[in-house]
Amino acid sequence: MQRPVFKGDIEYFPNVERIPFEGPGSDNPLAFKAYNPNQMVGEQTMEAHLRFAVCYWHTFHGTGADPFGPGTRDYVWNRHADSMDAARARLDAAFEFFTKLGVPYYCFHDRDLAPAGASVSESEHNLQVLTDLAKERQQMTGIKLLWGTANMFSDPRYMNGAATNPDLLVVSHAAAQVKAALEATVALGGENYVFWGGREGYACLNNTDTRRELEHFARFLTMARDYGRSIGFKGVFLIEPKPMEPMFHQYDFDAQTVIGFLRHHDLDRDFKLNIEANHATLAGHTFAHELQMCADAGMLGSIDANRGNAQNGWDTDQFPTDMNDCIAAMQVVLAQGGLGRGGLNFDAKLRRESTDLEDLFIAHIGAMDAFARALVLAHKLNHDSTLQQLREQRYASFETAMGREFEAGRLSLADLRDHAAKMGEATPSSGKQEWVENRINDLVFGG
Ligand code: XUL
Ligand code: CO
Repeated sequence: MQRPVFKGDIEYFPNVERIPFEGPGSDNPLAFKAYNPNQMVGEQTMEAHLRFAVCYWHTFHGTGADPFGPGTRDYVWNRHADSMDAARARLDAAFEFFTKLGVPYYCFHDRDLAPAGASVSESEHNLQVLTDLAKERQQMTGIKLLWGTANMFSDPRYMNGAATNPDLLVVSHAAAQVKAALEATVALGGENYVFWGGREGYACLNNTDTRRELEHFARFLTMARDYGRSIGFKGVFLIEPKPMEPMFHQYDFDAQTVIGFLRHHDLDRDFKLNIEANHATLAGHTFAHELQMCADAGMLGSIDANRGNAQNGWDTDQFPTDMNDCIAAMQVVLAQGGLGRGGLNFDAKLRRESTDLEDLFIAHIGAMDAFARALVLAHKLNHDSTLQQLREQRYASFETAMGREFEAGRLSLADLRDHAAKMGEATPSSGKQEWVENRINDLVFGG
């Protein structure tokens, strides 16, 4: 779908027009080589499969600051003494960017869209003002909100946690933020609502009652779920796991931890997971592993697409361009029948050394092309009969009469013991990993 380009009072990216699709032969850095929104892959268009979103925080707030020095980019929309003026300018820049890039969705934290005020009421008011303006721009352009969330990790009051803070008053401030962010998400037709538990964890066991904090966390999420449903939120609540950074121990360590928590607290009908690639690697997993654990549980909701750096353990939030990672991710997504209401949100930031305005476009174009290529290749791999047969053959014994009885829960441990005694030793059966890996390379790079 071709959406109109949005330009506010000021054009913030005057040297960039709508990004065209020029195809694989192009060497234009400001054109797509692979992402052709209307191209069919299987039953759906690329746009419908990928549901790309731009994140508000890194893209419009990120200036390249790191713990050793300030930002390196001085964006025009930030040059306002009044933080509400800056917020209005940033909104125009954001919609110009979304529409020139050609993504259908965006995502925000409450504090990305509007600054905190001096009181709960003033913060709520600021967010309402910006929500109304965002709504106008959504209606003008057709851009939609993939998800909203509340930033409950930047303000110093959250240093000991938000929903898991030992002080009820801090928990109440977190509730005020989630309430307002849910209202904004509903007003903007958001398809999901995310909780990334930035400071929901602890640093020292001897000053922490973890049992109590985890109970509080579940209570808080239940209250948020109930409030969201009461104001008409029909979307999916998402938890975004991360094992560390900023906290030493974070409660939402990884997918399996979160799935167990949600099931234990009876939240698994309303909540799914938002898997971020770099969080997966911080947890010692691959991106695809985390996606697969969610898919197996029927709880893969959405994706924060980015990548880490193989040489360090930080959350570097680089743009996703590693094709092996992207292909493996899309294989899981396609195998589960797509992302439903979720999408691929680029929770990724420019390197501090990338200082040209056009770098914001170039980074997103590369990431969108990477996932477009990955989509096509994953579709090919998932339909390859050799790969399918290799996997199926490994489980052939469960297709026998006895295997079916086992899977149906009709055998006892003693029945299995008798089977082992009767049949004797199992014949070793090769896992054929190298063949599988070679076959993937043949299909991906073999032309
Ligand atoms: C932090 C992170 C967040 C969440 C939203 O690592 O990924 O930006 O995606 O709060
Ligand atoms: Co994220």
